[in-house]
Amino acid sequence: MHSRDLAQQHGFVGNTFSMPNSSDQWNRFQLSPDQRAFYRKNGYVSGIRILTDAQVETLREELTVFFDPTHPGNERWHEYHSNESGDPENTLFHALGSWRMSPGFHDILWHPAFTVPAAQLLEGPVRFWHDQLFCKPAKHGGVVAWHQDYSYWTRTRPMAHLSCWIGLDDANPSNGCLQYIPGSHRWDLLPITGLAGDMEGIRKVLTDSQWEDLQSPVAIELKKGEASFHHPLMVHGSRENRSACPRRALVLNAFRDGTLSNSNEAMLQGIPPVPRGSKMEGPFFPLLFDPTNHDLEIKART
Ligand SMILES: O=C(O)CCC(=O)C(=O)O
Repeated sequence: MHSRDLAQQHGFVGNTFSMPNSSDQWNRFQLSPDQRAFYRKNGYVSGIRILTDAQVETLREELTVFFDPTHPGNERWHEYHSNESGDPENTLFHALGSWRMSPGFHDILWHPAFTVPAAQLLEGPVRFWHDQLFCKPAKHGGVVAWHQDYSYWTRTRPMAHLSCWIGLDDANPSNGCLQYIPGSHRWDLLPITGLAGDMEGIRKVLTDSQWEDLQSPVAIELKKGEASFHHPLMVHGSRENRSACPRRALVLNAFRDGTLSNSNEAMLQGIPPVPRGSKMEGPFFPLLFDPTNHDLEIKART
């Protein structure tokens, strides 16, 4: 645990990750044209390798400290819920701000396995929005209710956002893996209907045909260290973990550089506001990657 706020440092502070040193190495992180076409059609692309087993181990070790709510540096969390559902039989650990506290969770923001695909899917330079830990313990892990991320993010505009869900355990239906409704990124923006507890809270804001689509989700099975990227309107959620294995995950949220504040309130708890209409930038919203500095093809082929 770092005594200083790592948000003051942009770029690697540890040695878990490293930058490529040739354009060939950069290019290896690119999504293929088929993967990008899949994202545009379905609203997500999954099975992207982000972490080695050793990097997963480093993050798991750093994560252990975070489960103690009294750990040093805990005042830097933007949000911290040991159990967001309030029901011990359906526990969902959910916290925002880990990048400010430990080197691995900080440095992964600049990791090209994340930033290069993010630049391709955003079709431009990648700026950090915020991180999230979503962890479900073995046997009594709770749900994440169906939702669209942008329902929570209208304080930033225009909508040019992207989420990257990174597994720290193998994830499958039995331990409550992420589930998507393919094509729901073309639905209108839905209101907030709750994140923990009631999986089907969204029912009251859906049309009958959307409700029917919700009955055919796709389970995103991933190996530890693999990721899935999704669109800000993608309807997603995950079910209980009744298995003998935990299901721990880190989510990195980003937007295209140039995104503006749409609120005079603090964007995240504990940091200064960005005045409405001003560009989202500054120490808490670093520019992570500018593809124009690299020979990467980022514009979509239609
Ligand atoms: O980890 C989960 O089950 C849900 C994650 C989520 O809501 C997200 O990636 O936006």
